[in-house]
Amino acid sequence: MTPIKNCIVNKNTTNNPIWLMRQAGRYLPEFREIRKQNQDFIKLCLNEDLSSEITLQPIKRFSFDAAIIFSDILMLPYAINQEVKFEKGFGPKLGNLNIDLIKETKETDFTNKLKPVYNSISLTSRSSLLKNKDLIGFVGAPWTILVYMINKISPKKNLTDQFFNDKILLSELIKIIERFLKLHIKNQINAGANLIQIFDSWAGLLQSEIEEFIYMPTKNLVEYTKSLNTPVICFPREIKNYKNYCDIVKPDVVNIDYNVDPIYIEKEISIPIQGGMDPKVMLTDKENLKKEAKRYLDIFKDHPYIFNLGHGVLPETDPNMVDYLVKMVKDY
Ligand code: 1CP
Repeated sequence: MTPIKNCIVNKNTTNNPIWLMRQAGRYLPEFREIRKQNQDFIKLCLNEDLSSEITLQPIKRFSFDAAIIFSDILMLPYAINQEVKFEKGFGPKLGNLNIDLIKETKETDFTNKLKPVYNSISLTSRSSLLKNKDLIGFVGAPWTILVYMINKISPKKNLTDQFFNDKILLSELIKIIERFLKLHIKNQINAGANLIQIFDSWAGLLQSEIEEFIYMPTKNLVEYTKSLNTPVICFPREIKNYKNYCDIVKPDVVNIDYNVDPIYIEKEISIPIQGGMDPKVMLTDKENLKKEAKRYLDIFKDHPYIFNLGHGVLPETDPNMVDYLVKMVKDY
């Protein structure tokens, strides 16, 4: 059994597996080299050889316990016929939302459009570098996908104040998103992903109607993934109440963000925990990194715990700091 499965399934606490969100890409010079030659980000995600190579880059360097497939959560709107572009220095830009066009999307067309992602997963899963390691497939949570599809740019830049105007459209759209996310999860598992992570990066934006837009649709995805005998990790970033979330959504593992108190989480939540440390700690020095990482490891020493961060690795992170962190966690 892999170290991560041992932690999730057997609730093992003796060793702490480690991988990092956004470990593939951005901060690695070997990724930037490939990216320079491939300006179209969607095309790069659909290049199965390069996507597989990028997925394995951090495994070669740091020997993490899991690889996460190089793709993006916005491949979903792309595959259900909303235009998606990534602009240099700006981020994602989505095209107009045409609900009639989206409704017409056929499941076979969806799967065909994303075939290179699934081929990349198959190819990667056969790599000898992944011996005794997991290959993580992922999706954005329905709410986070809805946010990008309606807002069309990152909410970090600006969030349209007309977001909740058309409740009928939102309710209809989130059901379509959920249906295709299930298909995307199934296809990734069939291709060889043996863990699924659901990124709800914008869970913290929602104040009311959490039931309809976060709990219910995510719970449906979690149940569906479990029915395919695959463990599922949820990351409801900045959600106000992690305990309620876990009680209702019932993931196998929950990734916490860096704003929550790990001592409180350790006491209140019994399922395996992942992550928590502020990615900005990676920008300081080794002594401070060791101190902060040790704080999380100490708090979770009797709790099944997968080391990770409270959000993705920042692009300006020095790979030497990542190397130091992995060794430190393994030697703990
Ligand atoms: O070079 C570049 O300009 C591309 C940068 C990049 C990369 C490397 C983007 C654009 N996406 C990715 C890959 C990616 N995205 C992975 C690959 C595997 C890994 O290393 O983890 C994963 C898991 C994601 C997930 C993702 N994409 C999330 C959820 C996690 C998170 O960080 O909150 C989100 C919100 C996105 C959307 C996205 N993709 C890229 C950008 C710039 C954004 C927008 C982020 C924002 O709104 O600020």
